[in-house]
Amino acid sequence: MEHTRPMVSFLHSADWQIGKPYARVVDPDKRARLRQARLEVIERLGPLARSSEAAFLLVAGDLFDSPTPGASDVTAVCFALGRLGLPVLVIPGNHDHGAPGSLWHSAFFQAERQLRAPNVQVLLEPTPVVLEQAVVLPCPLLRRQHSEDPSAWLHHLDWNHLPPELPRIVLAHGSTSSFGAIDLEADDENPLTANNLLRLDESLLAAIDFVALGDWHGLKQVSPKVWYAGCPEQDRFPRASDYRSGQVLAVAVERGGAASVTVQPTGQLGWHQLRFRFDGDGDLDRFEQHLLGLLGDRVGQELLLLDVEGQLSLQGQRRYALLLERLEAQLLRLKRRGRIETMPEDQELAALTQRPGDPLIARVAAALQQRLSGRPTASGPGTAGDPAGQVETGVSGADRFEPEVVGLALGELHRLVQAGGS
Ligand SMILES: [Mn+2]
Repeated sequence: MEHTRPMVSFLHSADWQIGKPYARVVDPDKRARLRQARLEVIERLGPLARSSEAAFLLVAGDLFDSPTPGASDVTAVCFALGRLGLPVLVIPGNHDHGAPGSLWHSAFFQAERQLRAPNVQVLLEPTPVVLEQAVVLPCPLLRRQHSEDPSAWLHHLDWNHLPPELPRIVLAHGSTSSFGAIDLEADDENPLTANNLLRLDESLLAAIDFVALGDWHGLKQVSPKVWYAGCPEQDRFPRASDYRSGQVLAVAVERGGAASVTVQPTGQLGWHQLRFRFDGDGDLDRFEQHLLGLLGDRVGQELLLLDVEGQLSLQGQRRYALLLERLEAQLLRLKRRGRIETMPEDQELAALTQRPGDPLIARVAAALQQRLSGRPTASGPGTAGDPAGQVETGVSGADRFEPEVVGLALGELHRLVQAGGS
């Protein structure tokens, strides 16, 4: 017997983490910009919902960064959601779990939701929600960590009591047995936590049409009908080359049919990673070209994890330092790893050490260079009256001199001598 089953389209998103502090970003204006970008992306979901004819929007947990977000964040979210003009169904995740005392139960949230976002429904109970076009099966997190499977109730559900023609959509937050989202998710702001492990076995998957997951901040298709949407605005440096964040999913499903998923980009911020090796000053031009290709001329929208190694001359280090200063100003965040060794060129050293008229500078420069090249200085003859030797004892031993500091000192000396015109 032929059935015409209704098809429903909807948007799937998750992990907005509104209020995320970005504590590692030092500049308060840049921190505020990063937080604001996460609010602004909500506005861009409206046109997407209309163009994909979405009947509703699902937010699969961690809409807020904490179970007790600030009042202005709550109001801003309700305002933005209210303007979307379609029903929004939300479950709490581990960050914004639905325990008593969390925002979801607060009079403030309830008043703001009622006034500004009556289209928003927060699903705090694991029970089917029958909409006109679909059945949503929510697996809300009511504590930060669930030791039992938040989707366990689905294993006891009597499917015969659900409308037979409506697609069934599970809305959940956590790891699946085939994909440990939280393990991959840990970073300096989000240490490892125990899994909220969802057991989505074949018999369960056979009874449902789509699983809209949150918790993994990248895009991830676990199986044809099990997806992580990822964040609509990327919030961390990618750890793998195939990491994709900054999108929502436009999904179309019917009962018993295959889900059709379209990835819709929504992010504005660029999170980049660049590894670069300097084999000498000649690589600085190449480095600038790389940066231009990566960042373009955009200001205040990009973040960069820069991982460097290799060596530069004194002059090269100065040019590199200026580049870093400009990058810091251009970027929302410059996170640096690695170190570039100072390798003075022969004529740079000569200009510093061969100075009959400047014996002090010459001797300090010679001592610094000896340290930089790793040669011992304390035991050599004629060091007793060495001014650099006195500097050394004033600190606490030659081995305490970091090569980086020695390189900086030599670079500074070079800069002073050059500025003096000699
Ligand atoms: Mn989470």
